[in-house]
Amino acid sequence: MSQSEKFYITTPIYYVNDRPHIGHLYTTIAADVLARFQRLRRVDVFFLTGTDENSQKNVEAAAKHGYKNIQEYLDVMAATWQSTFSDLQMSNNAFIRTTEKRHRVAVEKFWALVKDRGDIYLGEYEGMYCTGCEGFKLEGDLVDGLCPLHKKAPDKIKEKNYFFRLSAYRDRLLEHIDNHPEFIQPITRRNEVRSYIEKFMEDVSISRDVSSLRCGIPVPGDDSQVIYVWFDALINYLTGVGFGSDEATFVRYWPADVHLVGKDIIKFHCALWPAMLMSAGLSLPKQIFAHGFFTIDGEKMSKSLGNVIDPLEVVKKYGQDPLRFFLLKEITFGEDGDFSLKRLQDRYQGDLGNELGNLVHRTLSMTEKYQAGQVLKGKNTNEQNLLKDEWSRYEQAVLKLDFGGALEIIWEMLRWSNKYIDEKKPWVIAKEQPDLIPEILFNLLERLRHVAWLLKPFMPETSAKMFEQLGIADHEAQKTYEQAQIWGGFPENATIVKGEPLFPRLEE
Ligand code: ME8
Repeated sequence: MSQSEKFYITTPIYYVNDRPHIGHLYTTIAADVLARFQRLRRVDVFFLTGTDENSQKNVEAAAKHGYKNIQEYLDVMAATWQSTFSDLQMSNNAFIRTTEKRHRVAVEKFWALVKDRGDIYLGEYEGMYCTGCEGFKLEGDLVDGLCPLHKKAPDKIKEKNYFFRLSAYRDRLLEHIDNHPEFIQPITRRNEVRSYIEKFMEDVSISRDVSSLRCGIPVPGDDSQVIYVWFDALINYLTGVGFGSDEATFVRYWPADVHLVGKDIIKFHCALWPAMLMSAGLSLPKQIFAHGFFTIDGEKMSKSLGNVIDPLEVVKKYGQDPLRFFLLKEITFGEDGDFSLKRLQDRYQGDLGNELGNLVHRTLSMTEKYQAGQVLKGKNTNEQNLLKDEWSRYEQAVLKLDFGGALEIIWEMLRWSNKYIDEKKPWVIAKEQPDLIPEILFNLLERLRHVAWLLKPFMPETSAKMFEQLGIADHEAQKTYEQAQIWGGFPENATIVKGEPLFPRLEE
């Protein structure tokens, strides 16, 4: 890997009609893990997240909170999102807001490209619109006349709008999906999108009458219309890397390597967006990965049920690494799952406290007790390149976005070490054959060094604490990703610095 290789990863841009909840963090944390993993490999990463601001939902929220000036509300909320992400140490390179000037410039440029292609026409729209989804609805999308997601009857609208010739891209979209199996992942989502494109996809209205909307980017050359929020929002992925403002950056990073999204917005990302790009003559993202949705204790997360989880509250109690670990280990990435504070507490005490924290504590205590904190290699220390297989399986798992699988490999290593201590009984050996102790401790310490490396993208704070306690923070910081993988790299004569427990016991 080298700096010449690039990796551009995005999250959805979020509506600011509320504060971030744990579901939004889920996507952003997953993107953060991938970004950190690629940086570890010295790949040149661009990680983009941000806020979707030209939405009717935001206008309604501003009114509800008593704001007369919508932009003021958007500024306050965008700042809240930005500070939440930075408090949780998300490593995004940029944060895009769709009310920024540079975005408007990009959208206008994009509109012109699509228009020049002959894919925009004026038509009459008569139908239904759900503000909750910010999407148009067909009769077949409704259950008892209501949007199944928002439990509300959509608004009936009849307007003159601009349309995008989406249906003209049906064959090209299907061909692209069929020729690029990695384009839409996981496969269940690919099948779902494929069938939508084949059977249901129609041209789509991409503007609204200015009299019915109080937000949005005006249609170039027609002030009586504003651009439909999804048409504008998707373009953020281009604006974020300089489309229309910084050509060199754009050429460097586009196309995106992964758009990470929730399964709720796949039609927009896997059908509309690629068709828009085809029309504008731009390359398509390499992959759209849609993860599942999770419930809270088996219920849909909703304000009315009062079960919306604020990530900052969780982090206040457990710390950010346990939250990252829990979300990615408990819920198989790509599938639906359930979030429960009880399970989080169990995993905090079990996987983190007992399996990882205690292992570090036991190993460091023994190093203190038997070797006065010094690390020694021991004469029989195994010089083979152990753990090669673990590194390669880990890497394959992360590249497939199988985060749970990658964490499982690390936990297999921890279990191996815990068992090794129980079986070797160093406290007996220390009395009977003390010259074997350095080798046993080296095996444990060296494994912990590898674990700290593998944890870096997933649990950056814990990894840093482990390097400190192992006494090798500066030493390891000099290493490349490839050097880190070589067995036996723990420097002899390092001095461990036993610190606070990594995961102190907490009240239930
Ligand atoms: O859809 N489980 O924004 P949004 C898992 N602005 N993920 C969840 C979740 C849950 N229970 N709840 C939310 C929008 N998410 C548009 C996107 S992109 C050009 C425009 C995550 O604020 C998941 O990633 O409604 C989902 O796709 C996203 O939040 C929706 O965020």
